Amino acid sequence: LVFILTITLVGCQPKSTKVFTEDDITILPKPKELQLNSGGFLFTENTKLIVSKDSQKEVFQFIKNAFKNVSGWDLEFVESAPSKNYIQLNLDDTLPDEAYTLAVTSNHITIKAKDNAGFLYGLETIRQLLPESIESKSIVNGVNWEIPNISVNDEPRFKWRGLMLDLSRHFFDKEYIKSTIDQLAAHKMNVLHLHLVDDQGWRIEIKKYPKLTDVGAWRVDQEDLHWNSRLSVKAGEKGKYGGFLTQEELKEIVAYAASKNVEVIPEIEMPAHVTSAVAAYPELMCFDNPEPVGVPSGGVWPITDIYCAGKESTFEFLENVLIEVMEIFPSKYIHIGGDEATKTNWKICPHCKKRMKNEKLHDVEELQSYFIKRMEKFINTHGKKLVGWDEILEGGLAPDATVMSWRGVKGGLEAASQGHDVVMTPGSHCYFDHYQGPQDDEPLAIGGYTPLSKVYEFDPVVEGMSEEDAAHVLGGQANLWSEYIPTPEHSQYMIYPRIAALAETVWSPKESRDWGDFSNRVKHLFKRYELQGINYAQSAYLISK
Ligand code: TNX
Repeated sequence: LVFILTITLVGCQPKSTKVFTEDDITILPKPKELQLNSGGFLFTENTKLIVSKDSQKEVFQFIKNAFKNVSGWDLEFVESAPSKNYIQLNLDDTLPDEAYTLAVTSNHITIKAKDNAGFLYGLETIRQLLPESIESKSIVNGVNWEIPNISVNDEPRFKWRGLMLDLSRHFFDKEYIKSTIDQLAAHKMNVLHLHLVDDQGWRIEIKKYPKLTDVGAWRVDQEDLHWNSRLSVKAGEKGKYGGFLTQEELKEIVAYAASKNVEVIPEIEMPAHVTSAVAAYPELMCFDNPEPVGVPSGGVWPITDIYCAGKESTFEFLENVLIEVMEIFPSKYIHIGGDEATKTNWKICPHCKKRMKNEKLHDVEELQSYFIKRMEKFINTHGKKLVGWDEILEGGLAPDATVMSWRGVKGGLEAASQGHDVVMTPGSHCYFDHYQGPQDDEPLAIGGYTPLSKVYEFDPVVEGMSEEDAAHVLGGQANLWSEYIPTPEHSQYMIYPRIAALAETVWSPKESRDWGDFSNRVKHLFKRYELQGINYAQSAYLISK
């Protein structure tokens, strides 16, 4: 009888076949707390996904798709749990934002969270517990889809975990951006900052000002792309290079990102880095009849073709642009750039001089501060917050502005001490346009040296910061400027695996930081990247310090 019972039990219960050890747990970013138990949960064709509301179907979708790809199974959504073999998502209001707990037992899996973000991250963790072939795009036979019994209690250290993509210096399309959003979610990152405007291209459709994209989205001359001398760029329409995203495409990106807990933050540069805009509408520059300019192919330095801070029409233009921008992007933040303005023209332009006199401004720094404060007021009346590069500190910070500290951390420290929120993005650790290995082995880059190990040393809270100031640090962000990055493949090469190091610095508790342990786990990610067709950078020097 015992024999028959055993046979029956074994026959109906999915059987655990593998003994898991700590080495099998390669979750990245590292969870806050984790306990490995004996046994495992085996996914089968009959594993049910329990959904109590429709939005949970969306959360489950990527894992459902993954199983469809690798095994052909179409895991079923059901409303109430069967006796075994299911994943359930339980609401728990006591957990912090984006946090989750995951309990895997041989019988079933429970994820608890307060929001869909937490459920999503719990499922992303399950994805990393599954054999790496789960990332395959086609059927794989003979794999035991089993994960270890485990309890995880996880939450992010920072609420801003970002990546910036520069769409201006080279254009990247909707599909590439969506695939990057998938990866951000897989790394538990939650902000995608889109740099939509710069000298070399205006990349967002603005209905009121069609020339911004008719003229501003296309480089004048394909031939003198000196930034790309070693790289081939696909030329667009006759001799031109460029492109832009329509409002429809941007809305699709925003909605897709939201389903992955990624907030898309638009950056509309001002008052400098706008040659593309003033090429389309020269009257936005200083003087009454400014010299026309073209959209440059390469770098322009110093940047003197900037918006006039004296003319009222400049502000009218920018407000109209921002109205359309805010309709597309529901984000809490609007980034207005603010960096690297050479204000030569402002010093001699009669409109700027008049403004300075009327507003009692002592110098052009104060004029820039006037400019930014005025934009902040406008953004605030629309219920949004302004964020800008650390140059917005010069001449006095706008009252409620958030500062992105890029010239090291000093701007961030100063802003925090003035009671402003800060996102740390110091060039030394967070610039993914820098080299990541010896220059001779790497594709041409802008300069700098930011290998994987350097990124891993990043900490958004600087040593010695007071607790009060540290509380103003929202988090950190990697910036991928694209002067030397013309293709999606090259962009991926610069992002992966450095984004994995950054993810751990902004997600995991500081105490758990361990380079040796990280380098072991990141190697497991490489295989996953490969299966997903990601052109990541892998070299011995990346993983040995
Ligand atoms: C500085 S970072 C810039 C960008 C360049 C980048 C190159 C910042 C706010 N401005 O315009 O692309 O350096 O690393």
